[in-house]
Amino acid sequence: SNWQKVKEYEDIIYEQGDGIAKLTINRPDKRNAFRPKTVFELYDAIARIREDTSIGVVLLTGAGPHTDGKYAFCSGGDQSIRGKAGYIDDEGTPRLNVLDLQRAVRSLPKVVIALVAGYAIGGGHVLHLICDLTIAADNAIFGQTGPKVGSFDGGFGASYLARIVGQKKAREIWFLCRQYTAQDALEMGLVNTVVPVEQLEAEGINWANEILEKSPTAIRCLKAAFNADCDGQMGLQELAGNATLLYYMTEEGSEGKQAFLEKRKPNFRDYPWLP
Ligand code: 2NE
Repeated sequence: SNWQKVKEYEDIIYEQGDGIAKLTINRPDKRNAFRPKTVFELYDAIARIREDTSIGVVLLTGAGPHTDGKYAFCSGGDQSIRGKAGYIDDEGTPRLNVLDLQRAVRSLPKVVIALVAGYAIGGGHVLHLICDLTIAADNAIFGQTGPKVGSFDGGFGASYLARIVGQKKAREIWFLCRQYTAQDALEMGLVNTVVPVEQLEAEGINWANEILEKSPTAIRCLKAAFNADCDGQMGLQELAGNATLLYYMTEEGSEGKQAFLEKRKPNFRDYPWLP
């Protein structure tokens, strides 16, 4: 793809091709661990992508390989700036803002595909998990580390993981903190496919282009529907927002507004009470 840089950031690269946005976490010397700034930048880029009606698919990936030859998608929160109450930003405020990013990715009405080469570990593992789809390179390594490093993600990191791999496997992943290969991940249903690392981006673009041939509204409603099953009232709000959007697009919906503006009684008589 012919990537064009959209905006200059410090910790991430935000590029765009035809219908596709690519976000790359760019801290390879830290195995792409995130600090609050990295997360704020991802959040900002996703807010921009949300507004861009030409974009239907986001590829989320990590820069690499590093100078030592190793790849990483993301190794979670940057432990070197972890303070007493979270990860410390430039102003000294402790944060766990990756949780806001998780919600932004899930509620984005576009498809987010994680392209994982190398490590997807800790909070970096949860990041790939909450993406709609994951394409793994054959060198990908997955795992949680929380109980080893004094942390845990009891939100999507626990309950959504269990929805995907089942309760027993999810408890194993968190309680033992083992590392799993791409093939293990495929067998668990944790990733959609595995490809040689050289083909990772090309495969991501192929999947994106197949999705881009489909109806944006159908995909949008389906994503909200899948979320609604797990996300309680927040999920229902998202799903129902789509119903309101579609209703506004009908003549019947706009008759109500039109009548109000024209200071007359609305006439809904022409619209059937369908079976
Ligand atoms: C990822 C992993 C397994 C890679 O191991 P290896 O042996 O390939 O690399 P190495 O030497 O450990 O790492 C290379 C450099 O990257 C830094 C390392 O400190 C090292 O730096 P130098 O010694 O070269 O200066 N690095 C790697 N990961 C880092 C990190 N997360 N923070 C800061 N520096 C990091 C191995 O590196 C590893 O296990 N990393 C730590 C994974 C981890 O425990 N992440 C945090 C989990 S908690 C979390 O993410 C979280 C949460 O639970 C809840 C809310 C929000 C976040």
